[in-house]
Amino acid sequence: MAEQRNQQASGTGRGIVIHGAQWGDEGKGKIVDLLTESAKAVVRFQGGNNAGHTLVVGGEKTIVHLMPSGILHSGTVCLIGNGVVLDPEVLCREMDTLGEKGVKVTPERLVISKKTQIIMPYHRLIDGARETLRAGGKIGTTGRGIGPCYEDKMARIGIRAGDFADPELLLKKITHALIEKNTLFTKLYDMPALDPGVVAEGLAPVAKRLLPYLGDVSSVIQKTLAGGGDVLFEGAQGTHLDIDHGTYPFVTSSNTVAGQAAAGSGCSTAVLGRVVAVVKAYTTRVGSGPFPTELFGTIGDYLQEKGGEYGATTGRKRRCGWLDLVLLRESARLSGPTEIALTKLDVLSGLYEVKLCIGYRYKGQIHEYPPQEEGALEHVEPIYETMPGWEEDISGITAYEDLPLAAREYVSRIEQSLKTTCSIISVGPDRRQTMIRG
Ligand code: 2SA
Ligand code: GDP
Ligand code: MG
Repeated sequence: MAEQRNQQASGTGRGIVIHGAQWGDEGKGKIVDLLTESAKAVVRFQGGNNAGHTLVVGGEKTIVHLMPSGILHSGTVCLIGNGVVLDPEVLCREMDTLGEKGVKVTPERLVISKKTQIIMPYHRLIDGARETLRAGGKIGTTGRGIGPCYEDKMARIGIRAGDFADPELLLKKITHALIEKNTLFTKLYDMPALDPGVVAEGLAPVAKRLLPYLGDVSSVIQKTLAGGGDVLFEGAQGTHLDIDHGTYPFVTSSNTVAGQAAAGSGCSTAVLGRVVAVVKAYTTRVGSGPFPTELFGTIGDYLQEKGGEYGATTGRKRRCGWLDLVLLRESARLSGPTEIALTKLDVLSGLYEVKLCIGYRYKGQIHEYPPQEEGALEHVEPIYETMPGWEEDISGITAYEDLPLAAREYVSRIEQSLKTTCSIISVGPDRRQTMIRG
């Protein structure tokens, strides 16, 4: 049925959403890179350079922050949708770094929506200032200006990529956006007043450079699908960082659920026939906020070290814990995955036993889904199921049947609980360390 709806809406191409089911860093970059093999376009639809998506090909590592993770495949067009917040300096630096590696980014390879919001220097300043003075404790943002840029978008005083084409309009809009900041914000926070002319001048070189890349992302998606090409929709962060459905207020400032793929790129929801939830075999979180299955002792340290759990953007240590099926059930309810890509199963090797959180005890009751009131996750008690671990190094295994029995049972338990198949199993960072199950 979904397939039929998909075909009707899009000709023969398929829309495939790849999104994070936890708190980000599930390995979305690797899965997008892998699936790009058979796609014609990859589009980012939310978030900005708070994201760090790691691609490893033949042992060589590339981390992208704004550039869609399909960039290493030369036949694919990369799209930055209207739902993204874009720091133009960061994107230009990323283009340079890719260029040094021999990946040439041309306007044929990259299209930026004219509706994409631009992260301005004042957004970064406000992000830092807010964190310092926040009464309820720091959120632990990446400091990239993400929240303040989305605030300006909603306040309808944002700068958009399309404004790059008109320097006069750009200056007018910057002047307007700065009125409030130069009066109120300089008083509230220890922030300098900014001269609109100076800000506009600072932006001019990167604006000029990005001008040829501006286009109509919505139309590129439509044409690609109509021509029979598949389009990947690359999520950033993860479900429980969603501005509405996440662990508010310890969340990012965009919607991270699969449904955002349509609004954040400019296509019909009918094209989103396949939804791949990327699930890490354990749980991690970077930044503040509740984390029911967090491990503080040696096992947490083991996962952190073995999994190389450091922020791909800020280098911060990621907090680690057991897999939380309650959070994953919620994620499935919100995004409706047609399949799961299970990553980092190799990191669990060497543990005598593994635990999965199958429910929460909260206010005297057992919950299969997270209680919905704000802050409830601070007070839930996880209920665990314990399964035997496995000793073997599985990072070189290429056939599912060759995995140790205990590892296969762990995978089956996840599938049974979420009623969804793990169609992709990743056992190492490299593109080739992956099993695709038919
Ligand atoms: P922000 O900067 O306003 O989006 O921060 C708000 C919260 O969202 C979290 N967040 C992330 N969590 C995991 N991974 C992210 N990307 C980087 C990575 C993070 C890094 O790939 O490792 O390098 O630190 C990401 N981006 C935002 C953030 O920690 C706050 O809790
Ligand atoms: P993303 O934000 O979801 O794209 O994930 P990140 O790139 O921030 O973090 C995932 C990290 O795990 C990166 O360092 C990847 O190279 C690495 N990785 C991805 N899949 C696997 C896997 O199956 N096993 C191991 N050991 N590492 C993996
Ligand atoms: Mg990441």
